[in-house]
Amino acid sequence: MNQPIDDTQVLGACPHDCPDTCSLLTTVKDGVATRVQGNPAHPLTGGVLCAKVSKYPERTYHPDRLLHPMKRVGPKGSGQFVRVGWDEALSDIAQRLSAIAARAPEAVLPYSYAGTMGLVQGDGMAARFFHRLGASRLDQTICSSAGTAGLVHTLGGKVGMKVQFFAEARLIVIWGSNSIGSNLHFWRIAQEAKRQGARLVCIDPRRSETAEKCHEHIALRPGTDAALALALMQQLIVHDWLDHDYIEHHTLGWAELRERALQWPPERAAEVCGVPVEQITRLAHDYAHTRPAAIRLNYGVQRVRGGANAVRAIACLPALTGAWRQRGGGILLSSSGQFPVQRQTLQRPDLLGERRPRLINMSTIGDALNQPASAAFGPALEAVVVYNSNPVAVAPDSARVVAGFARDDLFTVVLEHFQTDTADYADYLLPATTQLEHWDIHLAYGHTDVLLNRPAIAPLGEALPNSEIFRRLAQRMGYSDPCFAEEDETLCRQAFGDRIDYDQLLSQGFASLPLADAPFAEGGFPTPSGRCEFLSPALVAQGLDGLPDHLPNHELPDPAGPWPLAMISPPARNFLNSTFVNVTSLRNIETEPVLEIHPDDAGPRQIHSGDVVRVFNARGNYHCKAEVSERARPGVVNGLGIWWRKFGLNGTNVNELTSQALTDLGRGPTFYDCAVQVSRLG
Ligand SMILES: Nc1nc2c(c(=O)[nH]1)N[C@H]1C(S)=C(S)[C@@H](COP(=O)(O)OP(=O)(O)OC[C@H]3O[C@@H](n4cnc5c(=O)[nH]c(N)nc54)[C@H](O)[C@@H]3O)O[C@H]1N2
Ligand SMILES: Nc1nc2c(c(=O)[nH]1)N[C@H]1C(S)=C(S)[C@@H](COP(=O)(O)OP(=O)(O)OC[C@H]3O[C@@H](n4cnc5c(=O)[nH]c(N)nc54)[C@H](O)[C@@H]3O)O[C@H]1N2
Ligand code: SF4
Ligand SMILES: [Mo]
Repeated sequence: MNQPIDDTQVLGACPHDCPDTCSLLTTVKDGVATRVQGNPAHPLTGGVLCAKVSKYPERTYHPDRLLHPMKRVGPKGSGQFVRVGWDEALSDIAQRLSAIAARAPEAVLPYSYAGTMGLVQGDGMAARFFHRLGASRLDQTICSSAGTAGLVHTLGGKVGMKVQFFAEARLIVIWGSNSIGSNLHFWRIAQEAKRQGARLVCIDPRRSETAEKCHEHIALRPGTDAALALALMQQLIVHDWLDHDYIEHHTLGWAELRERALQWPPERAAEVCGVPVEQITRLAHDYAHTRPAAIRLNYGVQRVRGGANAVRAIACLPALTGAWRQRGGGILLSSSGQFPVQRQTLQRPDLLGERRPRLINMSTIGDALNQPASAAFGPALEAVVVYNSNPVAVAPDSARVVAGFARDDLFTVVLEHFQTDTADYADYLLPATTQLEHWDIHLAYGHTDVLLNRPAIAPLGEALPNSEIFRRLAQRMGYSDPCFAEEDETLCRQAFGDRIDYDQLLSQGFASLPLADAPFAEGGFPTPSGRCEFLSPALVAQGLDGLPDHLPNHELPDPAGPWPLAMISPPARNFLNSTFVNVTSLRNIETEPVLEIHPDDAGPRQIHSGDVVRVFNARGNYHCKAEVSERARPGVVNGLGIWWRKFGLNGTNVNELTSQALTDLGRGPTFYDCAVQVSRLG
């Protein structure tokens, strides 16, 4: 049960963009954090952290931590700064932003993502500030918006199985997820199921750490998941492995879906996916005959043109077989829609008044920064305030992003822990606190507990929480609404209002949402119809195909053309997006930027493991080390991790090659829909 916390241990929450949102226990001696470990009292954390966050003290006390406000002195991108005081920095920034806001508030853009997933240091006080200013709003699409659109139009929201009940499943399909690398605490649950006799199937173009530990690996071509799902449906239909009662009472559009799926015999899907027919028929058989059957879907499937449709197709499966009837059955992509976050209170969109600023898509920031003023676009961007994100490294089509941030007439403020690739382009670089130094409150997307983060140590140097930086800026800009004076702990309390027991959060660090064990055992989906929508009336109303379909990638590799290989760029296990790349002990494990290439593709190119290769397409060049390996499937190369460009072999990273093309729904990026060529470099 609730174990006592001695006075040198502080309860916190892992802030990173990871489904696990672990409960942290930080040991503090003489004001110094000496150890960060998993809280054993939090069942889903189970006292275990990943290798990355176990290194939190190393990251926090890193000699390169930004400890003072800095002002640029060299050319943009050169990374040359001088130390300035907070007063000088904030006054100048407030003056610059006020001048722009007086003319064209939409010329100011906040750029943020999930460097911290905390509701306070994320878009809490910052959102209030930009709402008051009337800045352009950021369309936060870079990670999950295609999958979100797919879920919303099928299940009604980011809802699904409770993660702990995967332990009861007898078949677990791990679909587009390298769980060992990026969802470790789910993998622990899957191992528990495996010990009870569950069969594990992994669907992933890459033979990942997870794929090699499952009973079966289906190594399909990137962007072909909808074809596979439709063929599974076809098998369920022709063999009548269906739960007719569930379909009749809890789904919408069955006749239409049936017709669509019948167009996908396994032979057709096998051709599209590049996998044996038997793998498809066997999975269909097992999925229909094993109870409970659970699917752990992850965002890896939706970074391609047809990403939302793929999620739609896969999310239909549990309703066809009635897998939802058991708590160990169903599907989970994200649980975040189940949290009753009081966003209006936290973010205060009412501060916009009558104004409705335009949305700027963060996934096409390269284009947006380079866009001149026009009637359609509105004013050109004149100022960008970046926090919790590293767009120069993580956004697609880096050359365009760099060109945008290099604009001399763009005023850029970056709030950071370190001098990242993006920080190099800042006019002002402001030191932010880490999770060990501030208050915050967290939801999760891989479980359904709320976590509270208490500061364990005092801020290092002159670092301030994001919230405080925006509070002080608001004051300097003359924003007098009382919400700008609220303390972080007040925001923590506001985040869920009376929907969560705050005292319990204070005493044990986490509190579980009161949710049903088997949420859709008897239907009741949060869709407009209350049913699982095979056919989405909302999509039909927009003039779109209401049924899920397979949409081929934007960039299909052409073996006879200039770009014969497909490239995917999934996370490196020891980095979190571009975070931790500068932590030496973790970078030493990843060693260098790597491209995995199958022997069949390496052979004709005379590429051997350890060779430096040039990966290229019309957008750019990326140099890295080749690893000739069957982790890559023939025709697909894997460029791992989001390295900082400045740690790269030629000053670029994998996003030099990715495009700004968007997904079918949700306006998401298509990182894994990218055709390239590879050649040996000396
Ligand atoms: N260690 C670590 N953990 C992380 C992250 C990290 O960078 N490092 N990133 C975090 C973030 S931001 C997120 S959004 C989450 C989830 O992030 P995800 O992007 O879902 O990451 P993964 O779980 O690695 O799953 C991606 C897997 O999908 C595979 N894949 C690529 N294309 C396709 C495809 O077309 N179809 C299928 N079926 N599979 C495909 C890749 O090979 C990879 O193994 O993970 C989080 N956790
Ligand atoms: N090629 C390719 N590109 C990808 C992906 C991929 O799989 N392949 N994945 C995509 C995905 S899923 C995502 S989510 C995005 C992630 O993109 P980002 O959200 O930009 O993630 P990070 O690269 O981790 O950068 C987060 C930054 O926030 C900073 N930070 C952390 N906490 C705080 C804080 O409290 N205050 C301030 N001011 N800063 C803080 C960290 O130091 C770090 O530099 O990348 C995307 N890019
Ligand atoms: S990154 Fe994920 S696995 Fe690692 S400590 Fe944070 S929440 Fe847990
Ligand atoms: Mo993400």
